[in-house]
Amino acid sequence: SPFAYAPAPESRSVVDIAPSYGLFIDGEFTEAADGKVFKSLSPSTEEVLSEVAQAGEADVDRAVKAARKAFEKWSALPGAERAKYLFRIARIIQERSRELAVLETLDNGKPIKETRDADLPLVAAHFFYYAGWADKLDHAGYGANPRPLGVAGQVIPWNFPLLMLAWKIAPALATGNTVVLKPAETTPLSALFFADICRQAGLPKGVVNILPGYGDAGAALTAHPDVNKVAFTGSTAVGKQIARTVAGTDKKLTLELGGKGANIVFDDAPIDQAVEGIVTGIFFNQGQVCCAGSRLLVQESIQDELLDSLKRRLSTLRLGDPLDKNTDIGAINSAEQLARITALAETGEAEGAERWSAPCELPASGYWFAPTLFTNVTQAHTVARDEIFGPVLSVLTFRTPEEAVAKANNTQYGLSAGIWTEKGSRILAVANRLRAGVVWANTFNKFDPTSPFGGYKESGFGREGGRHGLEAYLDV
Ligand code: TXE
Repeated sequence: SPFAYAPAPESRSVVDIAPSYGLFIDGEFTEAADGKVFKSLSPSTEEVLSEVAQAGEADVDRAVKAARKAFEKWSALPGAERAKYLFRIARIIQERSRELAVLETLDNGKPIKETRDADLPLVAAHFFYYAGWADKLDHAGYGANPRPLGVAGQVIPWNFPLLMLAWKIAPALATGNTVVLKPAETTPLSALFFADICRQAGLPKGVVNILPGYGDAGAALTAHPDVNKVAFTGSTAVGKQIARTVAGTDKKLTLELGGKGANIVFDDAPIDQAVEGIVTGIFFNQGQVCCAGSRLLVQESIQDELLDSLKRRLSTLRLGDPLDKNTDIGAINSAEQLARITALAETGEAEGAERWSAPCELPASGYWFAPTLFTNVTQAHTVARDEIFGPVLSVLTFRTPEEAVAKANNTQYGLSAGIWTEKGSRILAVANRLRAGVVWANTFNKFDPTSPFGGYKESGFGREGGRHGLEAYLDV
């Protein structure tokens, strides 16, 4: 097209990544007790971004002690004082959002369009929102005398590194708890930049501690006897393991685990709008989203028309350099995740589902997977049951609303669902029967810090976001 142009990629130079980083304990960056380090890669190029200290059991203990000590003073501050720090953090995040968006895109592989327009604004919004709660918890504002729990041990995944950190840290600090947080091993960098923001904001030492590392550090943190509250987002398998660890202790626990969300499209839905919602539902962040709409349930009479439009739309998605502002589909976060997605897609084919992939060229280095659809899918197929956590959509059909509800609920998970119809009465009737923590109507993957988020069944328990998100960090 004569109007086509190629704007310069978002500049890497806005972020200054140091060749090495320490753990953040008691307000200082420090080496791991055993001197171990690991590398953080850029999944779109496989380039090493930085070398990061790797926390072990001794570091977990040191960080928990620092958080315990800080708790005495932090929890005794008036809410209005804690709010000041949280507002300050929120404003610094806004000021540094371009830098953080580029950093997150480099470390995670997701398109800059998403980190710039979704992740970072939501991160700041969460800190602003919970800053606003801090002084409402004092005296009669909240009801009966809410008390913080103590030290929160938080373990987060790699799909929204900074946003998951915000979901965990903002309500914990607002309510007067202190934190030890372990970011995922493939995406430690934005959490370390956040540690720097805590220093910039003058947050008292030990209130936030950041421990980059692997699952063993996460296990040590969740098992530590002086941790009062455990919050985990990640795989269902690890979530169950943590639940076993915590069982028989006095720790409080919230788990936010996997999903297999149904996106239900009725025959009266505006097709173009539904297609955009389906694309957002499963291809946002390359489908590495716990609440992704990974199962499309389409009413049989419009299946052909909808799938034709969907394939046309998928053929226009631009896959490639995540720093390019035009990129729609970035890299898969790690070689391990790519292998998982590839294996599940192969199982789909082997079991007889029909595979279609968008025609696009995959870059020679880095971890990539083309947007993919499976049709002729039955409820017994693995691709209809297992969380793929990649850009893979399984298409099933239904004839009646009853059948749609039954199929949507036929999963071990219960995190999200979407409904597309012009009929308001149908939205309410269907939504009320879906066993999912979040139900979107005529939209998908919309988030807001005022809304509680969380799952039913094996998607976990407890809520994050909104007033309900405070309850996970309070004794009343
Ligand atoms: O998850 P893990 P992985 C799902 C998704 C994905 C699969 C595997 O289906 O394909 O999980 O991803 C830490 N004790 N989700 O292997 O291992 C780990 O270091 C304490 C859905 O990356 O659960 C990391 O910080 N912590 C999900 C975090 O747990 C442990 C997001 C998540 O890693 C630990 C991610 C242990 N024993 C994956 N072992 C969602 N709900 O959004 C590992 N960790």
